[in-house]
Amino acid sequence: MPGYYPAYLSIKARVVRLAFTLFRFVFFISKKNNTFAPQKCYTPLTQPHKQNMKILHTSDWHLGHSLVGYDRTEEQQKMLDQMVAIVREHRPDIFLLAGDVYHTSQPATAVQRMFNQTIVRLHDAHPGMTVIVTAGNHDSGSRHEIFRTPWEYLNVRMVGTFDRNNPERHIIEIAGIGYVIAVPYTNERYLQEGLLQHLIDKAGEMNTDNLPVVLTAHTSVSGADFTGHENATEKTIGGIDAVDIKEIGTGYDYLALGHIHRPQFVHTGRHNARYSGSPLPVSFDECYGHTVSLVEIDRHGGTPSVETIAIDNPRPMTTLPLEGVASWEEAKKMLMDFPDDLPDYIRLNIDGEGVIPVQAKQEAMQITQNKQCRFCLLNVVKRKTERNTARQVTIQEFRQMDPIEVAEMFAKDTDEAFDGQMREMMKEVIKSLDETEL
Ligand SMILES: [Mn+2]
Repeated sequence: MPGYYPAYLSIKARVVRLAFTLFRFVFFISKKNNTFAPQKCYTPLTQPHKQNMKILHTSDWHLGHSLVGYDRTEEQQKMLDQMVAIVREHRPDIFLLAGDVYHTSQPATAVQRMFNQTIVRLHDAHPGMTVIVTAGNHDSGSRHEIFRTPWEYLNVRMVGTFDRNNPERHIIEIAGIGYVIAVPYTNERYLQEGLLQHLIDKAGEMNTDNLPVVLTAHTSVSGADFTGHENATEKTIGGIDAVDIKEIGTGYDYLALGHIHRPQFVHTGRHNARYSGSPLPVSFDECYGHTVSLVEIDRHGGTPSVETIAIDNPRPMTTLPLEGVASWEEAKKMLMDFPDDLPDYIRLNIDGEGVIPVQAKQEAMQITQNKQCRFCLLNVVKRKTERNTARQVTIQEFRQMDPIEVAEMFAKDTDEAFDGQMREMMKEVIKSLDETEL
């Protein structure tokens, strides 16, 4: 190549230079392939240390919930900001939201945007994390899955409906970390007996490395403390028939439950099944601490360790008096004395035996007009009557009941007389309805 080398370099110098370049090239290749690196020979004393599975377990966000007409977006946004901060600090492998993302099946677009932005922020806070969101009984299962595919690009799994044709789809494998069997809220008719056990067993077969196996479900478990849930009985809580924990099966290391808003362990004898509870109260009766659960599991068969992290609620729900009931006059005084700068939602528990003026609610509104608090309702507490001891039925039982029987139960519950004449009339009505249907 004429002119490539300066004319003043002798042939010897050129050869030396070429040799040097060649040497550098060989050295580079050898480093890359590590052929000249000393072979390390050692025998590990123990199995290579596997990372613990770390889960942030939460449920029942009820986004879009408003309290007697008061919009709660501000509190909900602050709660979501705390979720992002917790992920940034604790860096869990899995973020698990076990149902009831929204309060209604068709949430407002602004609410959906708030949720979507939060999921992206959670991902950005810790991109290596798998986010699993199942649908609860308040959510629309099918709407929940609309953007299932694009969400997967951000390592987010949206599980809305139970796939009866391919139940194994509910086993989510997180490489090197473990397995999560993600089951959304499902009408019991669709969940065959033993199906959950089948999925746990299937995950067990796949789990050749002894990694933790987690099951998540949105359901009522009998024996759980359902304080704060309306129309709850031992048999049915929030519209879902309670199941025995044994029916769910065995072989999971942690059962992450959603539906009941009070954080609690469910008795299994192993301290491994838990409701994370809702991060914010949804009703005044949920007067307990609201938290998220940070769960760590070291291996399959290990006992999970659980730490709770409190969620700070900028607008607490406060009932006056704090215990029992007050007369209207006493309650009015409590409302007047309530600090002007506290932003709480207020409910007044009034003794139903005393005199309550017709304009009581307007008066309460007037008292709080120049305060930061939000007056919500007068809760007139009546003495226990027959009504409170009315017969409890499950949804299953209700479906199978005779319409006359239902009417009779309703009459009893509302203190109406239900005599022979009434029964005959009901029969007539039911008969005519049956004929109309034909
Ligand atoms: Mn709920």
